[in-house]
Amino acid sequence: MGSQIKFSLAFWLLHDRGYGALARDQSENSWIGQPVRRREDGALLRGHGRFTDDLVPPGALHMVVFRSTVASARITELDISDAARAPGVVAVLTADDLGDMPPASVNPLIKDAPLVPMTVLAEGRVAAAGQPVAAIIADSRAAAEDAAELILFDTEADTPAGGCHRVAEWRVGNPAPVNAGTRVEVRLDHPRVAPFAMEPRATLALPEGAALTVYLSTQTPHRARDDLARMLRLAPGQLRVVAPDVGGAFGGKASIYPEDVLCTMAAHRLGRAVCWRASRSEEFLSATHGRGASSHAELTLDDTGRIAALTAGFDFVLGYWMPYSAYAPVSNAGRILPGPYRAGAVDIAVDVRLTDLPAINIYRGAGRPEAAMLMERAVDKAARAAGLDPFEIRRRNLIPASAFPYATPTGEELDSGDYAALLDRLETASNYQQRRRRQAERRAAGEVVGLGLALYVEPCGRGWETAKLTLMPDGRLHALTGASAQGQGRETALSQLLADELGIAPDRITVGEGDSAALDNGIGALASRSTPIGASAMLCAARRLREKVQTALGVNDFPGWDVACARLSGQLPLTVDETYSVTHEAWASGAVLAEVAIDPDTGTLQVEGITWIDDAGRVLNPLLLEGQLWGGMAQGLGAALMERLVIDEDGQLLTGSLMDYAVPRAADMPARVHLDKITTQTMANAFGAKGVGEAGCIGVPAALLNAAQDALSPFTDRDLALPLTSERLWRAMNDLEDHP
Ligand code: SMO
Repeated sequence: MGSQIKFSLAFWLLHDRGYGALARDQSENSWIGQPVRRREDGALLRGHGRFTDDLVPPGALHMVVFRSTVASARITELDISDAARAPGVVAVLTADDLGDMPPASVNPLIKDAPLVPMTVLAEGRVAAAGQPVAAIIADSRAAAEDAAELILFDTEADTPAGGCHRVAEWRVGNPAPVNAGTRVEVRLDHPRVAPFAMEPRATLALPEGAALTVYLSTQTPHRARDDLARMLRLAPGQLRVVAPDVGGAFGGKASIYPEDVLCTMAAHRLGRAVCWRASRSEEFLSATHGRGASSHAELTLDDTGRIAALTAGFDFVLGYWMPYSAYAPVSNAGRILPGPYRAGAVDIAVDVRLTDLPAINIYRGAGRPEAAMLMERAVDKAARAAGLDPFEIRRRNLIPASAFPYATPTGEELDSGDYAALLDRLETASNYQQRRRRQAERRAAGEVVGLGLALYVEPCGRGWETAKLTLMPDGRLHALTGASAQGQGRETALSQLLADELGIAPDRITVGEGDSAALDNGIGALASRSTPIGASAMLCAARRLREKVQTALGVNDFPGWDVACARLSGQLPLTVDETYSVTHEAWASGAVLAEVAIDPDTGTLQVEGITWIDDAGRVLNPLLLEGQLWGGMAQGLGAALMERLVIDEDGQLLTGSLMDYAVPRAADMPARVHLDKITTQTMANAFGAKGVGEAGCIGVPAALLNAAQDALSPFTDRDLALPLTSERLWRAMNDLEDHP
């Protein structure tokens, strides 16, 4: 199964809650170049995970969603009467059954930008193929599927909806000087891609009296509780949302969906358990998509090779509804430019287009990959035009370590970093000079080979996260985090943090997450923020617990757990609740060198090597960090080389299955990977971490694109289109037009 490779490490970590197996040596280089480590017992998958679909009780009803087969059409007929009478069918819901439902929430990240909340079921018009029109609830999935065939649904084409809104603009500095040395232009389209979790979306709603428990494969259980409760007019206390084991999410499970609302509503109305699970094809069609922006940049260097001006624009084509975080990529893409560089002047505009297409939401990176790829491509192109080495142009333009905290032209504050050190380390670790010489030799021998560099920044979240600690009467420590997990190894990392901070044996610590009834509030797993913000919340809770213990004992020094518990026995349990807010955002950074070889006969690209230096600040668990790098790299590689959702002019998804949509497999992974790190200190959060979860999707595709352009430079200097398929590369080598 090709889809398994990019998550195999995450799954292994999910099932590995054994503290002792982890490398605790955080000394420099301790985790470099190590292959994925197996436990001594050899167990890679133990089958102990429990996902939403594993929890469906006997007798539960099954929901199947009837979806529009066409886009941009007026509904002329919708007759559910035969379906409603079909064997096993308990209810069929259409828009008429929704009543006066409050809208789903959309994060108003950009002031005055239009908000278009979800349409739960189509009413009068369908915007996109795949849009939910009716929900059939039946005794079995098969009965519901059979009944769906009996729905009479007819439409008449109408005009596609649209409209373009400029949502953000940054204009800073003076226009480029007339005596500018070099001016280059880049156009880059970022194809729509599928977040593609191993576990498709799933919802299970269980009524319990007036209340409901909803098991949901989600990144944000608390927000899901609030959204679902508001839309269904339930008190938040009536609804408990639990994210059990979640088989990957990547932004695709960051917000609630129409199916979650329908499933919960049906369970509440019918007083019976109702479950829904997307099929793989349904997931391609109706889960949110990622990326989907067109971008352009014009970069001017002065005659000393410094960036005099950057003019850039993003045009995001968002789709027909906005999930909660629809504006996150839009806002990130614009605010991150010009990335790790200083620029004399910037002029950046971000436009948003609403169209009759499936919704766009965050996907691992969420605007960061788009910004990095555009900037890194422009910088490389300028280097070539000015006759500078890719390392040299970056060194001339990067923000020096002495300049932090650095106010960027888009109004951001970069907290810390050492970009020059990243480049130095990368140049040495990759044997760059030697590889360049080798490239020349191989080229002379007829090979098509390229080296591509990317330097990137990764903002890691603002706001708050929660933690709760309870010291139990038996001396055990029970921890809860609002930063729910999808296999990141949160339990392991946080128990490690608590063990270090409190001197308590790890086997006496339990870490819980993902249950809105256990912890009142939380954000979840998003935006590379769980360790920077979530672990900081846990650290602050631990410190407060220790103070509380000392106060209770009337001592100034902590006596150790065993003594404390014995002396406190009458006063246990002791609890602390923490809501931790960061004062500002931490910005991680990194540098990647990709080496590629392209087969001159077939255009097939082979990634020969990736050398990658990351700066994630203070590292909580080196092995889990490495897992994030590997997983992000696989997804970044997929986006650069093979992944693309294709929707034709009639709105039909042409890549609705794994027969048509390529995800990276083991054989596609780089032949050689060398990971290394530098550590710069951040004061942006209590723990001192910067994010790392999205890094692979940011730096790796930009480096791969630059490597492919470098490889093809003897043939063409045109901007390659993504993904870098063998046909595209072959056409570029043979000076043939690219297919659309
Ligand atoms: S793309 Mo992430 O779930 O913020």
